[in-house]
Amino acid sequence: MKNKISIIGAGMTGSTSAHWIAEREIADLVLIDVVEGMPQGKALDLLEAMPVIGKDVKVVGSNDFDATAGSDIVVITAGLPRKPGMSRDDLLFANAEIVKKAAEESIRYSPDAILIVLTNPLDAMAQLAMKVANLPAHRVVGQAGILDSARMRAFVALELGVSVENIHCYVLGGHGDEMVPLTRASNVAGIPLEDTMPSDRLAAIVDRTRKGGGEIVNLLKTGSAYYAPAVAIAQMAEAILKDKHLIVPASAYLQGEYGLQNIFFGVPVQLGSTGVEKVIEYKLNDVEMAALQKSAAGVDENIAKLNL
Ligand code: TXD
Repeated sequence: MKNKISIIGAGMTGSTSAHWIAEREIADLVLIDVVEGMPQGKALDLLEAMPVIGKDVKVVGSNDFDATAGSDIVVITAGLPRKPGMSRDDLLFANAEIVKKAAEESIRYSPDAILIVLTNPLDAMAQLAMKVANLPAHRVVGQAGILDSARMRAFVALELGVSVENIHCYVLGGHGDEMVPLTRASNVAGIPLEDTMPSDRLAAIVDRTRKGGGEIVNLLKTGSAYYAPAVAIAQMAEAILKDKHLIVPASAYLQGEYGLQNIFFGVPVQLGSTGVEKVIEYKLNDVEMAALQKSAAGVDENIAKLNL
């Protein structure tokens, strides 16, 4: 039987996620949005693209959650994106209302689904979704780390003139400007990243990675990044549906790992058919640990504001 993925919020990230997922032919798709006609129109357009790429994927759009019934995965992208000058945290209360409804309704129609959350501020929204849907921690995961790490990989590839395939970078922490690019664990074809370029160049890449989302928001003027966030969603969905046991950085609920409790936070996780199979713990040095704690403090503030 075909798998089913529903995407709540058929805006830029939602519809682009559908596009990347359809290309992988891993599931039939449902797009949900509050705007009348929009998810239906985008779904039909994407359905009509399938013959050209030779993929048998059904795509349906709706304004009602009943269309999502029986989904294996629900992706939550519904919410407002940032405008220039806004931080992700500025979206907290408006998006909390939207994510709350999306998570509750999604689980009502798909009680066995795994939730992948994208809406910002990401870590707090993932935690809210877990709480309101009353799910065990392994069934909720937030997307941020694949994107942040991909940004760093892209910048290193540009700097060194090496294939992106050779570049492995790991960005941990909350999805905010205090995220922690782990240069010590990153490498280029096995060579430690720190040995591949002068330290000032590496520092510039770390800084650009941290501000990568804002760089795009400032260029676009309306809306935020969508190609890279959406392809990260597709990678996570594929890892879950194919039970790949794939290790990726993502936001997961921590219960003591990295010295953190009761917080969704960006760490390496292993994704398989049950969702988050495992949180992987790096041996961090004191400087890295301190940077993670600083990042966690920002996430904690949002969690406290929402009484989670
Ligand atoms: O890496 C990450 N985690 C992120 C997160 C990367 C990129 C974008 N990130 C965040 O995702 C961004 O800050 C926003 O909070 C969300 C969605 O971003 P997107 O760029 O897709 O925003 P759009 O294009 O405005 O789409 C949001 C859609 C829009 O069509 C609304 O009509 C819809 O959400 N919306 C709803 N759909 C269903 N149900 C409800 N209640 C609803 N409210 C709004």
